Amino acid sequence: MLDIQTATAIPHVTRREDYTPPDWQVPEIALDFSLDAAATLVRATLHVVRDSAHDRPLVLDGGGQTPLSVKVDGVAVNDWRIENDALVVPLSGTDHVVETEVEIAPDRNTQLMGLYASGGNLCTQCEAEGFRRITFFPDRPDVLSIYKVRMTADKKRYPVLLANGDPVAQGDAPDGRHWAEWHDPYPKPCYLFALVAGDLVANTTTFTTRSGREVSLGIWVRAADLPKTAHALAALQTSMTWDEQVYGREYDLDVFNIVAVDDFNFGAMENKGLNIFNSRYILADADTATDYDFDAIAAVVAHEYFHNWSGNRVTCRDWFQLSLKEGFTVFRDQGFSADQGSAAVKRIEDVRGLRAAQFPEDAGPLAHPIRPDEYQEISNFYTATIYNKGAEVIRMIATILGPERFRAGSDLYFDRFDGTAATCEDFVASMEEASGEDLSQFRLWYSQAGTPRLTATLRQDAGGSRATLTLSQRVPVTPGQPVKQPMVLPIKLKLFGADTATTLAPERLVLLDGPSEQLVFDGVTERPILSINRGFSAPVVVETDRSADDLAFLSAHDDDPFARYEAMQQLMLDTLVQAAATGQADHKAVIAAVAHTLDDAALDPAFVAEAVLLPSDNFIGDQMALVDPEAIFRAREALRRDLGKALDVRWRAAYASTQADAFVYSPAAKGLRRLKTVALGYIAASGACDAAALAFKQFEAADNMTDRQGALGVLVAGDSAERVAALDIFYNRYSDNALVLDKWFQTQALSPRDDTLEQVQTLSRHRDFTLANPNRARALISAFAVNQRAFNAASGEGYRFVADQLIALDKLNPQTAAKLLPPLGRWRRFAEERATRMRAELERIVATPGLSKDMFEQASKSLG
Ligand code: 0A1
Ligand code: ZN
Repeated sequence: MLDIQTATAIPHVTRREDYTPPDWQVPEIALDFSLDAAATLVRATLHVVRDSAHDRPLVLDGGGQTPLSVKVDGVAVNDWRIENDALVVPLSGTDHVVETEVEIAPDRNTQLMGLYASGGNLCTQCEAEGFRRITFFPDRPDVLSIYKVRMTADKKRYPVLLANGDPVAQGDAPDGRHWAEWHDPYPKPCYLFALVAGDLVANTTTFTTRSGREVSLGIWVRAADLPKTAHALAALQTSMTWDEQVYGREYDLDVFNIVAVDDFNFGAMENKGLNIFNSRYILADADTATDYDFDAIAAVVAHEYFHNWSGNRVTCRDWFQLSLKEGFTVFRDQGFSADQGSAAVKRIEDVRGLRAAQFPEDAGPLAHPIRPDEYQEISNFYTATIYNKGAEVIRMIATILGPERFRAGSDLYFDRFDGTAATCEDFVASMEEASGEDLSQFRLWYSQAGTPRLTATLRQDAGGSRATLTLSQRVPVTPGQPVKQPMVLPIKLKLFGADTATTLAPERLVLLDGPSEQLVFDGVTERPILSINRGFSAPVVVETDRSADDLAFLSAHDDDPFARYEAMQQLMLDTLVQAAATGQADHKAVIAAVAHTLDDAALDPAFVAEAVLLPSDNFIGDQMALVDPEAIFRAREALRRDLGKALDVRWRAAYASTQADAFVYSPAAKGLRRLKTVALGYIAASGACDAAALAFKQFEAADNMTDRQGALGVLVAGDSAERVAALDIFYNRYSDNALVLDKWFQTQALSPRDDTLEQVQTLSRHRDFTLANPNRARALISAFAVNQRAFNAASGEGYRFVADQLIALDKLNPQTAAKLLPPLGRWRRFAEERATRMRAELERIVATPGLSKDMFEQASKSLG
C-alpha cells in the first residue's frame, strides 16, 4: 500500500542546470477584476506567441483554481486540462488570444500570497510565485508582458483603486460600484504585478527627474496614519535623487505609489510603480517609532525604489538569479544609508547583521551559495545569504574595481540588459568588460557556500627591519559541497608601530587568491601591529594571534573605524569565550579599553555606543566548538556587571552628557540617544540601587520611542516594581497601535530574565497575540528564538514551544512559518541533550500531517 505520508513527502526539486527558455511568450495581457473580498472574478486575456519551433501545448501555472471558462481566439474551448494545478491548453498555431475566467476568495487567503485582504482592503503579493494564485499564467520571471488592468469594485468600501503603471481612465458603474484602468508601458514579469483596492488616503508630492519628468508620488495609508508618512515620503525623494547622482538612474513613469498594509510576509515589495509595504516600514513618528525604525524605513523605501532599475528594468531570468537583483539592491541601499549619516556606524551595523543572520546560515544545514543550484520552495531562498552575503559580493567587486570602474560596469549592465531577464553571469561579465579586470576566479563567490576563514600571522624578523605576514584561507565544507576551491579575498590591511602608534605600512588591498601567501614589509623598525580586513573588505572570519594588548592598542588608535570597533569586539570575544569555556575571567583589559573609548572626546557618540556593546550571546556561541548557553550567559553578565561597576562614574557622565532637549531625528541626535540607553544599561548591570528609578524616569520623561523603549528594555531585564508599572503603562498607552504592541511583545521575549520562557508562553495566550499577523508572530517567536539562553532551556521546553507555534502557523501561512524554522536546525552546535531534544521537535514537525512544502524543505534539510 502506498504510504500517504511518504508520497506527500517526495519533494519536487527545481534545478538551475535544467533551465530552458519559455515555450510561449505573452507579450500582452489584459486583466479585468470584479473585486470582492469573498468572491473576486478575474478575467485574463493573454496574447500568446509560440517561442520556437515546438509542438508543446500552452501551460499556464495555477494555484488550485478551476477555470470558469477558457476561450481561444474568442471561441470557448473544452479540450483544456488541469495538471499539477496548471492549465494545459492545446494550441494549433503560433499566435493566439487565450482568455480565462476564475473566481478567487481574497478573504480566505491566509497565506498572504496572491490577492488577499488586509485591514478591510484588498492587496496583492506576487513574488515569487503568487501571481498564479490570481490567474492562470506562465509564472516565471523570464516571461515579460505589457499589462492593462481594469478593476471594478464597491465605491464605498474601496474608493481607491491602484495598479501598476499610469492611471488611464476611471468612472462609475451600476450598483454603487466604480472602475479604474491602469496601463503599464514597461514589459514586466508577473511577479511585479500589483493592485490595491481600499479606503485609503495619500500623502502626495511631486518629484522632477533630472531630465524634467514630473512624477506624482503618493504614500497611501488609512486616514488615521496619514501623520506618520512624512518620513517615508522624504526618504523616497532622497532616494530618487541619490540614484540619479550615484548610479545615473532615473524614474520612468509619471506616478510612483506606495501602499502600507498591516499583514505582509516580508518587508516590502517593489511592484512596478506600486510598491506595497509592510506598514512597519512606512509609519513613523517620534512617539511610536525608534531611531532604528526611522533608519529601517528609509533603507527599505530606498531598497524598493532602487529595484526599479535593479530588478524591474533589468529582471532575473530565473529564481536562481535572485541575488542578481537582491544582492545588488541591498548593496545600493546600504550605500544610500551610509551617505545619509555615519558611514562607519552603518558599516558596523551591517556587519553585525551579517554575522547574526548570515554567518550561522552559512555554517548550518541550510547553507547555500548566493546563486543556489536547487530548491524545493523558492520562498525559502529569500535568505540572508541571497540578500546580505549577495551584497557583500557586490561590495567586493566594487572594492576590487574602484568606484569609477564599478560605475562603468553598472552602466554597461543596465544599458545592455534593460528590458530583459538577466543572470548573475551577465552582471559579472559586464563588470569584467567595463573594467578589464579578470573575475574568473572571483565567480566562485557565486557557486561556493560557506564563510571562508582567513588566518593571518605577522612576524617581525629577529633583529631585522622586516616583517612577514602569512595569510592563508580555508573554505569550510557545506551540505552538498565537500570540496572547495580557494576564493579571491580582497583584504585591506595596514601596519602600525606598537611604540609610536604611527603607520609602518600604509593601507593596501591584497587579493589573496591561493591557499596561502606571504607578504614582506621592509622598514619595520618597531614591533608591528596588524590591522586587517579593514572596513570588513571581505565577508570572512579572520583568525589572528594578536594579543589582548595589540587589540587594545587598535581599539584606541586604528584610523579605520570598522577595524577599531572590530579590535574591541575581538578583545571582548576572547575574554568571553575563555570565561565561558573555563569559568575563569580577567576583565581588566576589556575594562581599560572601554574606559579609553569612553574618554576619547573626539569619537562620535554613535560609534562609542557600538564599540562598548558586548557581543551577543549568540555570537559568542558561534565562536565555540559547542554552545553552552548558560555558561555564555553567566560570562557575559559577569563582564557587564564588572564594566558597569568599574566604570560607574563614566557611565553616569555619559548618561548626563547625552540628555537632549526636544526630539530631533538627525545623525548626531540619534548617536546621543543610542549612547544614553547603552550607558543606562551598564548602570543597571552594575546593580546600582538607583538604576530602576533612573530607567523609569527616562521611560516616563521620554518624548520619543527610542528613549522609551530603551528604558523599557532595561527595566524588563530586571526585577523591580517599575518593571511591572512600565509594561502596563506601555501596553495601555499603545494598545490600539499594532506596531508598538509588537515592541511590547518583542521586548519581553528578548529579556535575559530567568522566567522569560514562561513569560513568552503566557504571552502566546495573550488576547493581542495572533499568528495570523506575521509581524506579531515574529515579534514573539523570532525574538524568543534569538534569546539564546531562554530558547535553549535545558528542559527542551523552548524548542517545544517554538515547534508548537510553527506547526500552528504552517496551517495559516507556510511561508512565514518556514522562515522561523532555522533556529531549530542548529542542533549540531549543541551537546547531546539539547541536540536530541531539538531533533525530536524537527522530527515532530516533519511528521505533521498536511505539512506545507515550505516547512518540509526547511525541517527535513535541518535534520539532514
Ligand atoms: N523583493 C522583495 C522581497 C519580497 C519577497 C517575497 C515577498 O512575498 C511574500 C515579499 C517581498 C524585496 O526584496 O524587498
Ligand atoms: Zn529586494
